[in-house]
Amino acid sequence: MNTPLDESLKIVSRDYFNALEHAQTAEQLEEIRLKYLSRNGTIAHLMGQLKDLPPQEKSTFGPLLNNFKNKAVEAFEAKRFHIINQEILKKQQAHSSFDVTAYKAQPYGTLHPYTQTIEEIENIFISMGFEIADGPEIETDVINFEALNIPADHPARDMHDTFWLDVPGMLLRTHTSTVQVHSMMQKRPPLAVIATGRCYRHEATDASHDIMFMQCEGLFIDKNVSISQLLGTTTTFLQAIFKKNDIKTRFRPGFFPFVEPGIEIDMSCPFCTSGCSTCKKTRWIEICGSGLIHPHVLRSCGIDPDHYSGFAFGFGLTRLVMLKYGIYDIRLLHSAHLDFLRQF
Ligand code: FA5
Repeated sequence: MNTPLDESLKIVSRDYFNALEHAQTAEQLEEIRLKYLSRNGTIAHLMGQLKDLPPQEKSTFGPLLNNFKNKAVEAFEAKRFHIINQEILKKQQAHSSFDVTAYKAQPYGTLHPYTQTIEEIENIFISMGFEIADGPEIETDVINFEALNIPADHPARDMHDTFWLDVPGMLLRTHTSTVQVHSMMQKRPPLAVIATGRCYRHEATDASHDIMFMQCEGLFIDKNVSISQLLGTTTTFLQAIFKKNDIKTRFRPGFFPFVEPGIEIDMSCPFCTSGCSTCKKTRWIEICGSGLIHPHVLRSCGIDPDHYSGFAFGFGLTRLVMLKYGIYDIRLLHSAHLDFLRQF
């Protein structure tokens, strides 16, 4: 004989599975959970009535109710899993039909003028048969100075306002000529390498000087290397980087302890006709130190100066970038101003 509770259980069971079958969304599922499975839900309510039943009814109705509860929870979890999967699938489909043309183009970043120029410089020198070399920015006194014929008491050290590190004998390299030393120590002639990179000098900054700037070092060693090869290589490079043959340059004697003779190269100032703050009213901008490698330097790097000679140059890469792109103040290059950078 059916008791009123048996009847209630049948109705609850029918309604519950019916509702579960028709549920389509996580929200509808949550409503079902609250109505039937929660602490105040219908099943808990039926469970609560068990304690008032006579023992015989309790022993038949109890297992029936437990059985229904287990099936209800199991079916609920299966449905929940199904709905979650359906929703993920819908999102994926919505994503796959995402219309890229419906959106306005976003602004693209561009390569920094430094990066663009370095790529150009490397391509020019590679086309002339040079290899690309590299060296550390943290250097030893020996590599930055001693091996380049600049001993501890040499006045030329004053020209390199050095950032010394707390570690004795260690510094931030003041020029990329350090890569000359590494290359000569690691490789045997004939040698043709260039290296671009940052240098550091503890100087007052102005329109054409910064405490961190970039140089491009070049080194060529072979038998019977002459100064005309140095002039030819640097002129060809400048014509290629500025994409014109009639660049206005001047070569003048310069002193660097690691070359003999030493030559400095200037370019005519593109920012003025009668002198400005960038060229310090001289109408010329100094862009390069160079010369024939001093025999002491060759010897200290294990190369016999009786058999080999060579030239080296160190372009102020930052100055080349300024001249190439018409940047009148070096500080703009490191300013990270988007309005400035968007021009390139
Ligand atoms: C040197 O650094 C030598 N190592 C160059 C060299 C290499 C000579 C090989 C001989 C053989 P100098 O101090 O003049 O030389 O620097 C070379 C170039 O770096 C300069 O012509 C200039 O264009 C650039 N430069 C120097 N100091 C600064 C600075 N503070 N800010 C920006 N550019 C600088």
